[in-house]
Order: sequence, then structure tokens, then C-alpha cells
Amino acid sequence: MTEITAPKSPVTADQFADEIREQLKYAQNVTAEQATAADVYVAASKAVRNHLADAWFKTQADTVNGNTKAVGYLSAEFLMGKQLENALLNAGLTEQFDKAVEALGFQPKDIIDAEYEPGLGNGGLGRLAACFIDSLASLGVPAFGYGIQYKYGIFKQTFDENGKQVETPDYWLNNEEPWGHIDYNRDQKVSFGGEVVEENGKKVWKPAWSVRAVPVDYLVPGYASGRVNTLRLWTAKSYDEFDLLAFNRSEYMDAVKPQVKAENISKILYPEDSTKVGKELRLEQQYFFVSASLHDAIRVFYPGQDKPDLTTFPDKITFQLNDTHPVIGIPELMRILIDEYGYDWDTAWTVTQKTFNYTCHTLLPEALEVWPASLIGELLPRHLEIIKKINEQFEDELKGKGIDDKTIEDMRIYTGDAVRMAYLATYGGSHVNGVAELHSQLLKDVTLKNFSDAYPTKFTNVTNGVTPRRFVKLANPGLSDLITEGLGTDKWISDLELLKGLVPLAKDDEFVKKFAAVKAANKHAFVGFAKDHYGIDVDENTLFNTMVKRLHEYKRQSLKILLVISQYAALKNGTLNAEEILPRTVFFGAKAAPGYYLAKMTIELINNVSKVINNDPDVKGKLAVYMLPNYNIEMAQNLIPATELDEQISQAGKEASGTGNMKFALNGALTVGTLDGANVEIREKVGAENFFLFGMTVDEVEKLYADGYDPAKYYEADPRLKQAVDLVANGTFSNGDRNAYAPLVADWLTKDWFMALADFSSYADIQAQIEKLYRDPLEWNRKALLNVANSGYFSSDRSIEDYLERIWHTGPLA
Ligand code: NBX
Repeated sequence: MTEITAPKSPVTADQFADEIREQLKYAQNVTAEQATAADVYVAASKAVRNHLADAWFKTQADTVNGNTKAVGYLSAEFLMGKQLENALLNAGLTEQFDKAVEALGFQPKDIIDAEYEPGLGNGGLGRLAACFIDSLASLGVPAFGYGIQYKYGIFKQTFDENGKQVETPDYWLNNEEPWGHIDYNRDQKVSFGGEVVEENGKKVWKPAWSVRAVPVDYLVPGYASGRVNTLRLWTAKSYDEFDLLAFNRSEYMDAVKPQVKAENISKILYPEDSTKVGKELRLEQQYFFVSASLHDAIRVFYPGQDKPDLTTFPDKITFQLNDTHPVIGIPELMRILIDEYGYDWDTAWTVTQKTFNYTCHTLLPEALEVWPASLIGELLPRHLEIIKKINEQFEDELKGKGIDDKTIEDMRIYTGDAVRMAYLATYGGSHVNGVAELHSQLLKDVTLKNFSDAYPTKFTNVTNGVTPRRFVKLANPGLSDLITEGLGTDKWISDLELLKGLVPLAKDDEFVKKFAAVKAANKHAFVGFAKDHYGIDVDENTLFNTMVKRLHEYKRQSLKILLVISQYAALKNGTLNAEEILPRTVFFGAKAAPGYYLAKMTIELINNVSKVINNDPDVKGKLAVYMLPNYNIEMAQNLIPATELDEQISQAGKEASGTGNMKFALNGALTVGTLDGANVEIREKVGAENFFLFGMTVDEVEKLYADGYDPAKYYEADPRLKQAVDLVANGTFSNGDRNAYAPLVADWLTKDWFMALADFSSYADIQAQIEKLYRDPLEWNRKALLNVANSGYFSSDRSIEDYLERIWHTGPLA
């Protein structure tokens, strides 16, 4: 007997159909007969939202009145993905919904698909925030996600006829959006600019302009916890909608200027740019959402109190800083406590330090935000003063610890002309964590070494995780059913370590064959998805080999495309005979930051390699390559379950964690990867024999840098690599134009900062192992199943439990 514990609402399908009809009639103002799929989507979303309302109110009340410290997750990005299916799952209404929409004459899938995916994040960091708030709610921990409701999310990516990336704005609010509720009555005022004056011996900030921060609330339903938390995304509005004087002078454009200036703040998500800094609007965004959120938390936890005792603030809520983006919250809380509530510096500092913790998501020094002091001074003059004073206190503290002047200089938060946000976060909070074991170790040993020496107990690790609800249960229903069958229970959905119970089943050939059949069905389904969405004909009788993530040199999409080119060349040369050839389909998905030249050129190259290979009759049925446009959560949910081989091939010591790697392992793909980020832990858990490892280690990379790296040597030494680079250089993928990729080729041969060429040989060599194993489907699938069985650790529920224990020191509501 299979034990089913998934939530199930007592509402019947008929009742739910009536609720949808009611929404259609009174909210959408269409009859059931007139309704389109888009209407039914909105109506069903509102109906399911209503089902969550009582649990939401109760959770809010318990959060404020209970004695459990809440978590505030401050993040500039929440990459949520589509909401309806997840809300139905957590409300226990999936089956009723399916029947109800069928009764209304629709296919459930068409209604789910009618939702427009919000793209309020760039990649891993934003998706992690979304997984974390899902897990917090599912564990019953009182929590708020705080961020920005951008009008325009991450750009939409298409390719022009030359294969170049084209970015178009993503105006995701073009249609009715049923999930967010704008609450004009819980607004906050956020001010900027002006000057600081002394009045009666007190510093007083006289700002020059203000915007109105209005919250838009999203429900965050937990799975089987009965709890619904809040994601509060701020939108910027102007206080003076309209300058009537200017309007009367017929200066129409000027009349709306204040509105435009204010509303610009939440207009657009910055596409991740790890190299450029100094964007005024970005600092405005950061301060905007952080200031509004801190004030909001005070409003929530001290309702109606003019003189709240804010020394208890850190007992009410702990704020996690998701990377450096919200770090301006540290001086802002100091300012609130001192200027708005009259606390002395030391009390304010104690409260502030207790309130914040910082998660770092990078190892690239250029990705740690550093703001010009002049910019902070202009935009937030009072904060700059506070930062300077924090820095003075910090330097004194370091002197007191006997640290030498040179080291103190290296550690300064305020350098005289810049403010280092990572250092401010490290000093201003209680804990600092990296996002995988290796990453946290490297933070301590390299990136933040001086800080870890001075404050060793601040540093800890919390390895990332992903939510099993979205990325297994919803994305892979076939595998979910098989897991439930194998374990005899569906409890794994909220206790992912139970997947371990599948380990013995890897010895059962019949079960392994069922597992293989699920993968085959997922591949088949993806062929349909690819046809519908991209108009391509994918051959499902090939190995599905995927590399999806942001385009970045350190992630080394170049290494993968060079390998593909060398495989193509081997097929063309006849170096491989027909029996040796393992038919493969390679899928890439990646957005490049719009200003990132080499990344964009790599996309263009992949597209043109794809054109040549896919149109070459000599390799038909043996090799195909696709650069799928606009990689997003929806694509991930469809492609990951269909993938058999996943690429995690960053240079060792560069990928902080990776979370795609976890999603693939949980969905039964084998990984080919380097010893980087969370790959290290994945390999440990799933077993070295179930992971294709290649490439240099962190130490080997360091040694090679130190010895002087010359990529041309590697090019000369491996004929496979030489041939691949030569084919790019000689115009094979650019209609004979030898200049098309010259900058890329020159970079590979003279610089290759992330050492793709040095790792090429071991990467090419391991392919033989991959191909050999794939020819034995039973053994391949046994290993893939063991990946699933041993990846329960990578649930974001486990990550949150680690945060609770190591950093937040709180837990579920009673
Ligand atoms: O955060 C990513 C890391 O690269 C991954 O290794 C890690 O798994 C993931 C979650 O911890 N970082 C990331 O996604 N960064 C950004 O998206 C980003 C956004 C804006 C920005 C800088 C980086 N200014």
C-alpha cells in the first residue's frame, strides 16, 4: 500500500469549477462561454489564492504574536517561475483544478501555460531566493521575502539571422497578474540626496527628494505545513504624480518628470554584470527596497507603537543579506535607530550587528560590490557619515586585536574614495556564509582571509539546495510517481533524504527499467515541447546532453563548444567509424549580459556551429546542437527531466556552488564536471563511480597561474583541440570569414583566463567513458537512479535547516 500524505483540500471539483465561474463572472466580467484560456488562468489563480487566504492571515498573526523569531530574506532578486501549478499543489487542489477546467472545456495544461513567467532575477542567486522562501514556508518558519517588483524583468533573448543575441524588454505586467496584491495602505517613504546639518548637537538629514514605496504582496504557500508566508516586493511611486504648474505652462514632458524619476527606481532589473560598477540607479534600487523593508518590519512587529523598544528587534526578526546587494541595510538600520528613534551609537551597533547576516555567492573579486564614496555621499549623505564611523570603529577594533597597519589598510571598509560592501557586510553582521563547502573554505582562505583570521567564528558554510516541490514533483511527475511507488510513500516530497530508500532498488533490474522508461517518456515530451516552442525536430534516439546556465567565461561554454566541434571534425574525418559513434543531441541555454562582449560572441559561435552541424547530411542522426533561446524556469522544468548528461565544467575555484547541478542529479542525469562548487559534494554523495570527473583541481589551477599559463602550448599539444580551434579560426562557422571570431580565438590562444584549453584533453578523454557507459542502458540508468537516490541532501529544506541551526537560531512556529 502506498501512503499518500500530499495535501488535499476537501473542496470538490464541482465546487472549484463554480468558484472559477464566479471569478470569471464577477472579477473577469466574462461568461464561462466567452472565457479564453487566459481568462480561466486568472480566474483559477484568484480562486486558489482565496483558498490560501485564511492560512496566510493566521501565519501573519502567529508571526507577530508568537515567540518565534522570523526570518527576513533581503534579496534584489526572486526568480519565482510560474505560480499557478505550485499554488494548486500546496493548496491541495491539483486534481480538482484538472477536473474543473475540463468541465469548463479546457485542457489543464493550456491553463497552466497561459501564465506569463515573471523574470525577476538573473540566475542562480535569484532562483535560490525563490527556493528558500518555498522551503521556509514548507518548514513552517515565519518569514518574509523582501525585494523589488521590477516592471521589466530579465530581458527576453532571441537570436538574429546571424546567430547574435538580441535583447528585448520583458514587460511581464502586460496582462493581468493575479498573484500580487498592491497594498497602498502599507506604503513607506524612502528619501534620497540633500545634506546633513547639525541641529541642537544632533545630525539631521535633510533629503532632497523622496519616493513612495508601495508593497505588492505575494503569497508563499508551504507544502503540507498549513503555513503561508509573504513575499513583499516594493514598487516605486511618485508623491507628486503631476506638476500642475509645469502642466499649466504647457510643459507636458516636465509635468510628469517627478513621476518618471521616482518610478524609474523599480523599472528594470539589472542584467548581472560582474565587471561594471558605479550605477547610480542600482544603488537607488538597493536603498529603496532595503529602507522600505526595514521600516516595514518595524511596522509589523511593533504595531501602533510610537516609541517601540527596538533593542528587541533582533529577537523579532533576523535579516539575511542575499549577496552584497542589500548591504546598505546596515548603515540604514543604524540611521533608523539613531536618527529616527534616538538610540545611542553603541546600542544601535549592538542591535544592528545582531540583526544581519551575509551570504556571499561569488569567488570572483570583481563581483564584490564596491561603491564610489562620492556616489554614496551624494545619494545618501547621512549613510556615508555612518559608514565612515563604522570604519573608524572597525579599525580601532582591529588595532586592539594587534593586527598590523598594512593588514588593517587592506581590510578597510571605507578607503577614502570607495566603500567595500562585502567588508561592510562581514563586519556589520553576525555570520558570513558561502554556498558550498569548497566555496566557504575559499572565502576563508582567500577572498575574505583577513576577516576570517580576525573573526574566525563568524564564518560558516551552508550548502545550497533546490526545492523538490517545483524541481521534482511538478517538473517530473513521471519520476515522482515512480519514487512514490518505490518508497511506498510520497513523504519524500517534504523529507528528501528518504530518497535514500531507493538505493536498494538500483539492484532491481525491473525497477531500473521503469526508471529508464520515465526518462524516455520525458525525452519524448521534450521533443514535443521543443517542436512547439522552438520549431525544431529533435531526435529522441540520441543522448540528451545539456548545458544550461548564464553565459560566463568561467563557466566555460567555450570548452563545451570546442569539444562539440572536435567531435564533429572526428565524424567528418572518418576518425570515428559508424559503430563507434554515439548519437548525441547537445542543448545549450544561456543568456549573456548585454555588455559582455566575449560572452555574446560565444553565443553567436554556438548558434553558427549549430547551423553548420545540423545542416550537414554527413552527421545527420549522429550529432545535433541547439542553442535554445531564452533559458528560463519553464525551460528548466521541461529540459532538466529529459536530460541524461549534464555539464558542470567551470574552472575549479570559480563557481561558488551551482544549483542546476543539483536539479539535474535529482532528475536522474549523470554529471560530467570539475571539482568545483557543489560538484564536490554531489560527487561525494552520489559516489565517485557515478560521476564523470575531469580537469584540474583548485591547487593545480593556482600552480599553473603561478608558473605562467600559456594556452598556446595546449593548443599545439592536442590535435583534437588544435583542429577545433582551427575550424573556428578558418571560417568554417562563419561562411569563410576568418575575422568573425578572431577576438575569441585570440583570447583562447593568448589569454584563456579560465584555462579552458588546459582542461580540454582530460575533458575529451572522459567522453570515451561516457559513451561506453551509455551503450549499456541498464548500467547507465542504474547510475542515474543512484544519483537520484543519493541527492536528497540537496533539498533547499536541508539548506534552510542549516541556516536555522547555524545562523538564524530560530525554527518553525508552534
Ligand atoms: O549564485 C550564483 C553563483 O554563481 C552560483 O555558483 C550559485 O549557485 C548561486 C546561488 O548561490 N550567483 C549569481 O547568480 N549571481 C547573480 O545572479 C548576480 C546578480 C547580480 C549581480 C551580480 C551577480 N550584480
